[in-house]
Amino acid sequence: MPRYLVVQAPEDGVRLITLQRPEALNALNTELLAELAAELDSADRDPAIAAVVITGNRKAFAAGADIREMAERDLVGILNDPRVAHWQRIAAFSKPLIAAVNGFALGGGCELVMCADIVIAGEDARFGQPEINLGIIPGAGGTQRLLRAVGKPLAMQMVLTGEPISARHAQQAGLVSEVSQPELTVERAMQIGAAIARKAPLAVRLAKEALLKAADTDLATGLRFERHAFTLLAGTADRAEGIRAFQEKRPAHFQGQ
Ligand code: DAK
Repeated sequence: MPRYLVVQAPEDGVRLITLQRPEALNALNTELLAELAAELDSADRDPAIAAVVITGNRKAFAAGADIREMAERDLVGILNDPRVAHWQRIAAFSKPLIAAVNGFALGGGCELVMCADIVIAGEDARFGQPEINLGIIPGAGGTQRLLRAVGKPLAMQMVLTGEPISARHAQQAGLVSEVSQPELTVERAMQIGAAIARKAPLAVRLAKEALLKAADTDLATGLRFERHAFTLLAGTADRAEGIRAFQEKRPAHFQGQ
């Protein structure tokens, strides 16, 4: 049983993970990250799970790495930091990860948002990389993913000043896909997860992989990957079913084959 997460499966095919460390605004200590990585690994292996929604509470999605824990680490402790492997496992999750964000998403919290594929933010959400105020820089992708998401000027402004941006600003900048009323973020994220769960699983997996390629490769390589992935899907029963269902004017029933 995880100590810092609540894991539920309220919708067919969608697992809901709630960060549960409210006394520290869901600060991401090593144990919480290990639990999250293990939950995502388990969701990845479970064929009944199509997508995962991750959320926090109304005050905080997550206020960053646990600063108390960080204070205890010296240089060697940071060189041997077990969190690096947890972050890699979280970023490697192969199914759609949807973040439902209210309140603070700061530092590692904002970096966790950037590991998600779809981001629904409540109007009151705040996104920021305040590490500069601690005399450090982001350590879980905040310089790399943020620049790719929002472009150089805003990434520089956020990382160099540490000042957070609003949900609306984050949406305009490309960090957030949709803004909703705070009380509806989880519901909306679950709806999106459920919609994805009705699609062909192999197409969903390859679509995510192809889209992520766009962020870390040149156009020619990305287009080649897309072409190969597109071609691979021609061999699936779900493609045949999708096309047949369209022609027969009925909903498709995908089997993941
Ligand atoms: N860590 C630990 N405790 C935290 C925390 C954090 N990040 N954020 C808040 N808390 C705790 C507070 O200490 C307080 O606890 P008590 O004093 O009540 O025991 C409680 O949560 C409530 O917080 P506040 O009283 O401060 O609440 P306010 O509403 O007044 O302020 C705030 C909310 C979010 C503005 C403020 O709490 C704040 O500034 N928090 C720190 C935000 C921050 O600086 N985040 C960045 C942390 S550095 C890496 C991976 C990741 C990272 C680095 C390396 N590797 C894999 C190598 C990431 C680094 C970071 O994220």
